[in-house]
Amino acid sequence: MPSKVLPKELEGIVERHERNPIISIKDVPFACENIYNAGAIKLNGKYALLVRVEDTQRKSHLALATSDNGVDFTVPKSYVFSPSHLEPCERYGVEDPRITRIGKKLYFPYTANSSQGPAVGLAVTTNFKEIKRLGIILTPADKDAVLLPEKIDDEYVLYHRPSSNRSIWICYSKDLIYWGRNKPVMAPASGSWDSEKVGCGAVPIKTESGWLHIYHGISGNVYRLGVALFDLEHPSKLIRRSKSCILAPQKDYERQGGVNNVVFTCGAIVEDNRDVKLYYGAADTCICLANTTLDKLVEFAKKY
Ligand code: M1P
Repeated sequence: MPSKVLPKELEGIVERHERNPIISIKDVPFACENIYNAGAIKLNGKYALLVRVEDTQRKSHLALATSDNGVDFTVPKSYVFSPSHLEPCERYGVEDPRITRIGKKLYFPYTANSSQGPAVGLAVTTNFKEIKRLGIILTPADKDAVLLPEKIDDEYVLYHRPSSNRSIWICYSKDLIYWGRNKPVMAPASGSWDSEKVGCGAVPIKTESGWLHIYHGISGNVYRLGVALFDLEHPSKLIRRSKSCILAPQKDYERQGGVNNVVFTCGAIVEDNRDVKLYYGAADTCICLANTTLDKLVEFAKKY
């Protein structure tokens, strides 16, 4: 389904990097099938992408690629996080991490995949050298979880997408282990680019206008990205969502690959000057970068 035609002034609101894809299989120093969907964080001035790497058996692991400039990444020779043989819900892989910083800790919910279906696992680290599993926090079938970077009313807040459902949900926890008060917060929009299914994307960004979500939506087997704003104090309350998408598969590397016609994000980095580096997996085959600004994304969510 075509997205609404953009007004001239907002064409190119998200600009693909000229060197896309910035990471592909040729950059991985060992045999693997694919590299895509990466959580993103800036750590001690360096850019870090926690990338999903499918091994030759199509099982996903996570590797930490690093860069000084956010464009030229080095993928190390080993994974930092692999499926645990002690965890039955991870037999088929660990996928699609989204990294949230709270204080000195970095939390990353991920999709744990197994014959049980996808579930949500949660892990914590400070430096990716030691990573502690907090366990499977949401049972199958559930995925696409992202943790809010602040507690609200002394509770952690998690958005997720039960797979039997097509909407984004919210839940709350006092201790990060036990989650409750689940409720749907954003459904697919009938007749739109996100009419079949929606799911969380990058970690929500705090703005003056609300929590900015860059999320994915599906229509006609095409994965696109759009923006939505949720209330700062009541993060279950959807304030605005864009009628148009901000990014749709157009380039060959987005249209053809392991899964055709996919742009899918797990992370964006906001610079001090409010520039945004949006990292996204393309066609489940490589990692790309698009540049934009926080102000453009908020304006887009409000107007288009
Ligand atoms: O193939 C596109 C994406 O499909 C799934 O996303 P969702 O469950 O939200 O439809 C995920 O497997 C994701 O990793 C993949 O990129």
